[in-house]
Amino acid sequence: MITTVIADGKKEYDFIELLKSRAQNSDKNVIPIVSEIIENVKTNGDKAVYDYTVKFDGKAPEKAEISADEIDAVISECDPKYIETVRKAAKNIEDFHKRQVQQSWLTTKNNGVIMGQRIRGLKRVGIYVPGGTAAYPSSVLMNAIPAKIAGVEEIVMCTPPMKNGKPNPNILAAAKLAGVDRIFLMGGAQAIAAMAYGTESVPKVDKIVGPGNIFVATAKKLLYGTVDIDMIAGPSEILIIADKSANPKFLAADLMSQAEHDKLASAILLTDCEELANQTVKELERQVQTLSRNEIINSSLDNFGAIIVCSDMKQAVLFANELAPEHLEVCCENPMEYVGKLDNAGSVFLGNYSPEPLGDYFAGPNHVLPTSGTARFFSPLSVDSFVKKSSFICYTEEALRNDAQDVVRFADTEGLTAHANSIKVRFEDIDFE
Ligand code: HSO
Ligand code: ZN
Repeated sequence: MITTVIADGKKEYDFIELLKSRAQNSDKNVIPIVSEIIENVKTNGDKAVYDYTVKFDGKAPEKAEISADEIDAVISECDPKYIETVRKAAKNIEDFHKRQVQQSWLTTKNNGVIMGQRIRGLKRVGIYVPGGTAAYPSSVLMNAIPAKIAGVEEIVMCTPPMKNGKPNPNILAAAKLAGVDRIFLMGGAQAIAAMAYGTESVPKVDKIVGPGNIFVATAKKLLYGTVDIDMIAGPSEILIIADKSANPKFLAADLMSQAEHDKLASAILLTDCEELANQTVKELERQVQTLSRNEIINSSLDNFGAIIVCSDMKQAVLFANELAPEHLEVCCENPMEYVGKLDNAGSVFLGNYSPEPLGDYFAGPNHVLPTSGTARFFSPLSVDSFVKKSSFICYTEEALRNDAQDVVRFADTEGLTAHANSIKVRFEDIDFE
């Protein structure tokens, strides 16, 4: 079970080191295997992908692309209530992300110079959706909706077949509702390579997003530069800061909501109340027995779970900022008091009725978040992740004449006479110093 420690300025920092060591997304042995897959797909296209699908997934469809009719037929198997839920979640996610849209702009300065920035969606984006137990339709919404809002022209999705050789109906339903344009039944590093280079049937994309196993993560890393990628997600994390007003039943439930993702997931409670810490341990022990993934939860809590009793809430905030967790719940009497103090967190959940799973599925903010302490410098996936920007400059002859001397001086100082020359040839009447 989870360990409880009294913060002493050392033990809790040793714990940060332990957490850092659990990120498993680079393994030297995987690189040569993935490199070979990438090369093969680059050279042999669809044929290579087909062979890998047979090898890794059992059997492969003749045509990897799922037709619109097939998509509808597969979706018809879904529970209509589930479809309604996805629709409602999609609406909330859409509303939230619409607020992120930035406008292109042009501005005229006093001297008549015009400058601007054009913002537009990437042309084509690829979303990867893993198979197995981590096949989350919610992640399809979180990846596709901001891309759509950003103005991406075409969204392509790759997902491996299930054990029965068919696509996952719940994934397809989410994809259709989120506006995915084309779906291919393929997975692993071969699917990432197919989207990065393009094959006879899979179009080449500009950016690949979405989670995956170590082969997928390695393929994304190796292909970064050929295409853009999102961040490489590490195991899930939740950190809760709670004062004595918190409810131990809620705290235990929320800690385990992330622990159930993965044996490497991390769940931490920081509190200034030892009594609350003890009650939370009891609640964890009681509730875990009722949960289907109790084996994963126990293992994750054993290895990467902790309850840390702090001297006061100030110390808890300090430590939370140091840890920079993916998810941060504030279960305190006045949660809003903490808003301006929490500097490093992917997503912050305020108050006793904003549990983390609400954000995973429904509230609207993105659940693709920085992990492993990278919330110090990375942001959640957003509309911004799917746009590119170009700058514009338009000078008049008079404006350039006014700035000519300065530009030439700068170029000369850098020893770049051809740069200086491009200004000088325009103003032969000026005597440059
Ligand atoms: N909590 C995960 C996302 C997710 N949860 C999907 C449930 N489904 C990201 O850290
Ligand atoms: Zn989750």
